[in-house]
Amino acid sequence: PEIKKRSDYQQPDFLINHVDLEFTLAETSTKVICVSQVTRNGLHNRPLILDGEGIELLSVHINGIEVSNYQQTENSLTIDTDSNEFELRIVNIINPKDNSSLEGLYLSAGAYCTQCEAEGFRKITYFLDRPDVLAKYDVTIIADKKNFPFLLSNGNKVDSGELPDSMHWVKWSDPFNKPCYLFALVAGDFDLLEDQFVTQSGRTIALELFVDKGMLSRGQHALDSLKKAMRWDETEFGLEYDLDIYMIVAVDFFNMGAMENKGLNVFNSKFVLADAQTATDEDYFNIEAVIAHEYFHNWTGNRVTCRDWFQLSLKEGLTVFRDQQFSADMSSPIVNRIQNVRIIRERQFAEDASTMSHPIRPDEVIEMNNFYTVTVYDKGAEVIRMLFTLLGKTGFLAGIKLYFKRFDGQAVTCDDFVQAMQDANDKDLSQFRRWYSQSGTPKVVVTDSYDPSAKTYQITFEQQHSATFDQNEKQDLVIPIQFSLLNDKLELIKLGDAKQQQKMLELHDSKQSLEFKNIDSKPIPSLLHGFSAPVKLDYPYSQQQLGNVMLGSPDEFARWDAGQKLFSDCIHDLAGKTQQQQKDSINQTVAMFEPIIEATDISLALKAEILTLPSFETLFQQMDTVDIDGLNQSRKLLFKALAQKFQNNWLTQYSKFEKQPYAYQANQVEQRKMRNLALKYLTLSGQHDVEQLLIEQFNGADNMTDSLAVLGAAQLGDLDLFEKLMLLFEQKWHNDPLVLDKWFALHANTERPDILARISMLMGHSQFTINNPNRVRALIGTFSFFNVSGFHNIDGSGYKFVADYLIKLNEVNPQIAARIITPLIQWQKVDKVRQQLMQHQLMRIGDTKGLSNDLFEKISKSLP
Ligand code: HT7
Ligand code: ZN
Repeated sequence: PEIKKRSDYQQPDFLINHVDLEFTLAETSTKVICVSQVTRNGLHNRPLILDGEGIELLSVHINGIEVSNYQQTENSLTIDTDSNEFELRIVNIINPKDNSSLEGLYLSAGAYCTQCEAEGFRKITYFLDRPDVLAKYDVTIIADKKNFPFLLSNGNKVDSGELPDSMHWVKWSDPFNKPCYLFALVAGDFDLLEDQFVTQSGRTIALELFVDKGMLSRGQHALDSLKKAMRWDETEFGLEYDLDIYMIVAVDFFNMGAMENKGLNVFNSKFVLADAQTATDEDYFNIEAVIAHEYFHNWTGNRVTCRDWFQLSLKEGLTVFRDQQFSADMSSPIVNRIQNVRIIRERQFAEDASTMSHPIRPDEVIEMNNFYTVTVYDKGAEVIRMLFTLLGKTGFLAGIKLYFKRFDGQAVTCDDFVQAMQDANDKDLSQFRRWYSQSGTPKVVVTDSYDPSAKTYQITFEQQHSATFDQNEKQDLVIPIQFSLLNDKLELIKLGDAKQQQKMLELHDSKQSLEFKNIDSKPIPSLLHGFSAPVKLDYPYSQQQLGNVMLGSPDEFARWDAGQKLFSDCIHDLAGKTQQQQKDSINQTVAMFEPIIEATDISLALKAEILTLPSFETLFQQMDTVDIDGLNQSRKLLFKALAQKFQNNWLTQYSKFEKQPYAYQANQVEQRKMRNLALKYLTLSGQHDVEQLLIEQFNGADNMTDSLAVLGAAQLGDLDLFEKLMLLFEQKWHNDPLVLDKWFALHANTERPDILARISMLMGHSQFTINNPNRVRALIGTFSFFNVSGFHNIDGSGYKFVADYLIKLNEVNPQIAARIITPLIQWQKVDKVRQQLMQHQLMRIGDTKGLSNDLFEKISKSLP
């Protein structure tokens, strides 16, 4: 396979200004007529080379005259012509029914739909499938009226009519220029939820939400979220919607979360459908976030798009940052921030430590689908957040305004974005730009000293960068570090003349020191407030100091983070200790959380977050080499100790909230969070009548959050009750795939010796199919990402099981296969025996006949 390089970018040889598409839909042979208005771009005589994949070509016409002197390869169509401006007409056939990759045009449970980002349009017709070719589209769809009463595409509906044989047609016209990756077509029979939104300038927008028949009542939350997002973008960013209609379609077969096609978003039904019985608080939250994310793309992605796919973070990093700000405004900012940071620490740090390490703007790509990563998305959002921190809200918004003024309607680069920020603020961002080109997780080492006689305190920050798999040479970055200082009475020390209590250091040299005068005693630094940069921080905190930061920092994030560090230090230190030493050390740590339980100065939600142990994945990322079984055991020891020590408190927390009918509302969400955390701890504590509590909650629950919490607790406590309740759950929900995914995932995540037999059995469940990415992620994905004891079984059976499955999935849906292989390529930190077992399975997959580019790229990089 070909490696594409960012540095090889060339302007397109031809441009397409207008496209007229006609689809005659049929399951195995859909006819596509594509008429493009083409112009030569610049002075040259090179031929027109179009992208195409798996297409049956019927005819090619130039200016109405059929041509036959074209050349076809597996992935291209080359047409030589002298014309500088011409009409190109291509007629071809495609097969949506056999398209299991879910890219291009495919059938999802009887409805036609498309997915064109990144390079799926080439599976529909021969075209210049690159984001810097922008055209206006007119689209006509012809289909049988009975099965496909709704025929949808981008823009505005301009015409429709009836045809013989109970066929009908609809014509759509999108007035905005767009790249072909934003093209969409949907045809099917749906229930339709309708609403309106009046923009700040007084325009009325029709909102239409299409869901599977019978699911109407599950669409309201998505629609409400859309209206909130539309209003928020107006008030916070001054951005108003631009078409007269905004459509969202929910489909069951979908590779990712959702897609921002102009005026016609297509969503994974998981991120649309919700009601109290079937969706958890987390589902409600995610729906609001993903609906907002796709909506925000209308400006950051669609009106201004990417010049080439190496610039993906231009739209994704910025849009994730925007959806994070929105979510924070809609609910608890601190809980949101904690969640963002967990993703960075559990998944992005892991990616950067692996052979897939890449900068947020990658330099080399084989399969673009492999670069829709936590690095491009979430680290990309952290980079935007640092700009926000460095420039301030006003400066940041001035940069955004200039960005749209300069680039509306264009396909641009990350550099263009930073330049707009720089020019609007008159601030030199040349060193900051390195965040776009440098991979890896920086380490910031902090040291300090106090001189009691001079009453001075000096604090020194040093940035350190290690080589990553993709890059040896590293340079110093600009790292914003927000911090404050506490005295031993946990009072804030005033910093500087402005009587500020929080300081922001812009660390740009490899080492920088600050000195503070008139300091009466050695301060405790509270560092990296709000996680002001995506770095690992190293300061030699004593346990006592961490306790003080947890209780006294002015920054809620720093308080949570100090608590997490207390927990992780304890867990890591258990290795190699005698039982008695372990007990002492655990007791000492646990006791430090007593004041948190009593605390009245923090929200219930933050309290629950502080009392939640760091995940196995977070702990894993904190170490250079990991003893898998030891780490798993140590974490469990602390978990159990917390359960027992505060048993009375858990019982109080569990019983203290009055039950109310379910609503997705901040105060209810935090109460459920604390209550269900308490239930987990109670179950672990061995509380004698806990089974009774679990059964009562299970039978009495009026919502999915509380039902699922019971299953989670029973699983954690390894109770026999778990199997019984799982059976009841399955009986109740066996016709609801989205709910069953939760059940599949719980099974896949259970620690039991016969886990592989269990998963194999579940693969035969009537609702399981390898063709549906949600099912595969729930069962196989959950096992490989989260079932530590099963996946990492020292006999290698877990690795082999996943490898066998990926070999099958490679044929069906390479994009999903390449996602699920992630834990297998992250062998760098485990012991030598497991490393060899993992690499052996990678080689086996690598030897597969017909290996996809998706898997090839990841495997070839990951083998030594
Ligand atoms: N822009 C979209 C990215 C995407 C995608 C979505 C669905 C299926 C396949 C896909 N490939 C790439 C999603 C987003 O970031 O909003
Ligand atoms: Zn996106």
